[in-house]
Amino acid sequence: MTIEDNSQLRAEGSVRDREIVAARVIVTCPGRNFVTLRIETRSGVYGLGDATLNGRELAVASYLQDHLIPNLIGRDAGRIEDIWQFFYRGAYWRRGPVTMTAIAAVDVALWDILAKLAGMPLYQMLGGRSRDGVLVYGHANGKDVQETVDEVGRYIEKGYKAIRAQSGVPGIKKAYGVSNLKNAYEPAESELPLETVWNTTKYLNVVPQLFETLRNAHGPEIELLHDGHHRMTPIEAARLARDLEPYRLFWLEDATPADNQQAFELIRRHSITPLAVGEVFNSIWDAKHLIQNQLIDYIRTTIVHAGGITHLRRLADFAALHQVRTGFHGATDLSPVCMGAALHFDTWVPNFGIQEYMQHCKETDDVFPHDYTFREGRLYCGEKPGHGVDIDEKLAAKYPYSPKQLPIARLEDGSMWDW
Ligand code: EZ4
Ligand code: CO
Repeated sequence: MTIEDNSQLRAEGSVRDREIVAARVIVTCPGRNFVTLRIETRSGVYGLGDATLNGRELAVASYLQDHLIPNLIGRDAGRIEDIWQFFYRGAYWRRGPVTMTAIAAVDVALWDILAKLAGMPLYQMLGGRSRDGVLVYGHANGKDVQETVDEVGRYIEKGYKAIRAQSGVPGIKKAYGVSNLKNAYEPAESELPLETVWNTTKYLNVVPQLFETLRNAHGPEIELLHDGHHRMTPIEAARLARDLEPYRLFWLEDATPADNQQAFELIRRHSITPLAVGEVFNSIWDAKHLIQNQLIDYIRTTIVHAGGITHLRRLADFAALHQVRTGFHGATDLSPVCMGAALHFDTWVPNFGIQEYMQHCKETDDVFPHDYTFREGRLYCGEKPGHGVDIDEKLAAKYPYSPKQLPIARLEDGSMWDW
């Protein structure tokens, strides 16, 4: 046999090995709900993708089960780009969080398979390491300013170099980001949405005080972040961003809703506080004006909610052209599978900024064994082939789905507001 014949045979063998023979959706609730896609190839190598959309889990599960999985069987798992285009361009009905989360699950599972077949950690497949570890920020919160300041101190003791601070607001029963139990904040608590009441004036009186006290207590070096969670109008956001300038935030997140991307022009005109937005975005088109006009400094859109690695890579490259850096969403409602994939992405992406990190509870960690580790304010992805996160399906089956939705917010007169 000639060398050419031999490589031809090997190529045919690899295609046969990569054929997708099965795919299924696993829904589990180890502390909170997660949806996971598992794609299996003829070789027995399988890949996992996170498909969790908080409060809308079963819509994505159905999109996968009823519409995407039947199209996957028999395809070559190595044709990641073509499968992505097939589901995006080929669907006719484009974009939206449900569609893009389902596509992301497929995409991440395929990258996981490719890296496992290559015997390499996923970051290597993307272009290799750009940094040793990934700077993360933790979540500190308290019922008032002093409690929040103390909690930030505890995060500093744990080694964090960047910390998000959210404090309770006098006159508001349930301010965003403040947990009842002081531990990691978990918003989706009830079967139907919890109704909360919001007042921006009260909020705007507290936040500058919080950050003045934080700087006085913890000095100039620690990186401080804050999430406005879409509550302010553009001019209110501009005022807060300006009021916070003396305390040098790492970023002010979701200062105003970005449905209208032009809204950020007003904030930019008035302030030099760095801005982050995009955890609810699901494609590059949601961020195009913001990035092109340098209206933001960090893009929050992450792998699970915006079409996976294939699409995020495009978004990050586009952002890099405009000096915008990544700052991926990483709340506990994104599964360890998303975190694993995100950390490989963060380890590679040249215009990395920071990664959000809320620790999952023990039940979640047990269902999703993973090889990433926290050390001195940074997360390190592992060296296992793929993204390094697995699922214990027997254990997962012990935690049945538990319907939960995110809260809603109303003003004091009863009008609906942004939560
Ligand atoms: O409210 O992930 O920055 N983090 C956040 C989160 C979001 C939840 C919604 O599911 O804004 O707490
Ligand atoms: Co946020």
